[in-house]
Amino acid sequence: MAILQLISPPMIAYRGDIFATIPSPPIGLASIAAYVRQQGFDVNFLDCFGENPHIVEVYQNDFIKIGLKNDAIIQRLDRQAELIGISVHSGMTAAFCLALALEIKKLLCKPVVVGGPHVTVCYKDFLRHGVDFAVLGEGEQAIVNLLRSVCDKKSCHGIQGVVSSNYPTSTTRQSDLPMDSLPFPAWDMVPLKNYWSLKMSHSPIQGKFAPMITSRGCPFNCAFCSTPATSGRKWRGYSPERTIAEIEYLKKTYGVEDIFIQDDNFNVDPDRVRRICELIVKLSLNIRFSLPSGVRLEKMSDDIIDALAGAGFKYLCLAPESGSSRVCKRLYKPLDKKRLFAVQKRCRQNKIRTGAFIILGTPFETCRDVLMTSSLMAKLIFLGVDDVSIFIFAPVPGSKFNNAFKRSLPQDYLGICWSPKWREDYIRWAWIRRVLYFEYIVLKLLFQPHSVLRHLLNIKRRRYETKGEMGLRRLIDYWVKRTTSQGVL
Ligand code: B12
Ligand code: SF4
Repeated sequence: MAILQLISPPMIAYRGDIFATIPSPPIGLASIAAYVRQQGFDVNFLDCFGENPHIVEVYQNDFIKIGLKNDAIIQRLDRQAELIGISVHSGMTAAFCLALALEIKKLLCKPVVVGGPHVTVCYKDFLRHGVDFAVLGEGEQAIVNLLRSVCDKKSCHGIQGVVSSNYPTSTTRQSDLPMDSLPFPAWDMVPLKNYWSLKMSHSPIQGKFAPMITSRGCPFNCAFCSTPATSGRKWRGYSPERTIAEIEYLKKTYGVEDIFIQDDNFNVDPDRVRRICELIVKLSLNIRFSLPSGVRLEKMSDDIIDALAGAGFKYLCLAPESGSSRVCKRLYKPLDKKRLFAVQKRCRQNKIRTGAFIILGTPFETCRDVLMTSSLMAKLIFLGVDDVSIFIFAPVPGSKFNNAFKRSLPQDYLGICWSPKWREDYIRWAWIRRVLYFEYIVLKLLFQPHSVLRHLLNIKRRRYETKGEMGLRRLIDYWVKRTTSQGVL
């Protein structure tokens, strides 16, 4: 039986960047593995970060690489595999994955395919350097068809979503598979226990956890984001029944206690959300749910918030991005502040913890805009928002702003993250970010004095209720390791 070797690369981040060292099981690749297996092929899955998240190496001077070393990766590849697939989530791992792909090709003489959000928009860079194939967008069907053609020694020409240097254009990026026909991610192939032992992930967790994706695609067009380009504009969701089946499976098979649904747009269809909540309540599964990726405000009516709370949603993220209407408008993400405050209040009444996303340093942002963001933050903290995540703008490939800072943009994409140290004005924005975080701490003490003790206790016990607590824990761990000279952090 033909074998597919899948590789999720190590984590790569700037040293000390708490925004980019978030461990999270590779759900995209686990989804592909499950589908390929369902179609009758064998899969060998190598999660280079998950296999050993304690190996830290310096990478390209300013960065760290966490996970298996290169020789261990090569050693653990299945020599019988017909095709090697590497997942490239963002520009942070692009250069590493390209080098790895070329090394594998040289040593194993096997065809290599790359895929993932970054590849979908930057595939030409991989093909130009000699990678055999790239898959654009959703990978399940495309990789199975590619695997078949490789095994039969046929041309990949015409396979939807697959490109090669001979056939550099493809027809589609969004799959036409019905969402409900997708199998559950192959978590049995991922070292989940190693992730659990880190007691940290993309969303607040307290026990055994797993991520879920219940929908794909985004019909919106925020200028700072590449999701519409990488995942497609058409939104497709699992039915409530399919969603619940996966939740039950995670509980029964892995004893999962925390599930974070990391969809870009979980609440686009309020009826679906209502039904999912109803079914969760019916099953009384006793699971803590959260929404770490930001919800659409205009769809967050009071009854939806009540339903989420009733079903066990304990945390969600609001994404105002900026306090300046001018900035929001130019980001193509108009902000209805009244709605934002109403949603925050209702979440607070329902004891749902909240985080707010802020983007600083957009190309046209002025001091006045920053002051407006500072005032928005103050109002949100007054209304009970639990934490804020402040990102510094970077033009991710595939977004409308990807031409911003063209002169200083890293050519190999290494460093395109929410702490873009390569930006000429980075130091200024990093200081403004520090000042805003200082404001956050002062206002928390002022408006929510009791919550501070709770946050500290949660950090100490490593049982988190907010992303901010996990971020602070990462910062503390970083400083402890640095001062005791452990590792290369
Ligand atoms: C959740 C998430 C995270 C999580 C968890 C990631 C994980 N382990 O799964 C965390 C928080 C860790 C994260 C981190 C970052 N992320 Co992120 N993330 C996302 C998000 C919101 C959803 C990803 C997801 O779960 N998708 C659902 C699954 C099913 O799809 P998928 O992973 O894309 O996989 C499918 C296809 O891509 C493809 N595929 C994937 N791998 C492979 C491999 C092969 C061989 C093939 C054939 C196909 C294939 O098939 C899969 C199934 O259909 C996306 C937005 C998006 N919708 O893509 C951003 C996104 C991918 N992230 C992005 C960025 C920038 C980052 C960070 C750099 C941000 C930062 N913090 O500074 C870091 C990188 C950290 C690092 N050190 O490397 C950008 C990438 C932009 C770009 N063009 O390069 C995106 C698109 C968001 C955006 N704003 O534009 N992220
Ligand atoms: S920020 Fe969210 S809503 Fe806006 S384009 Fe990206 S995924 Fe869509």
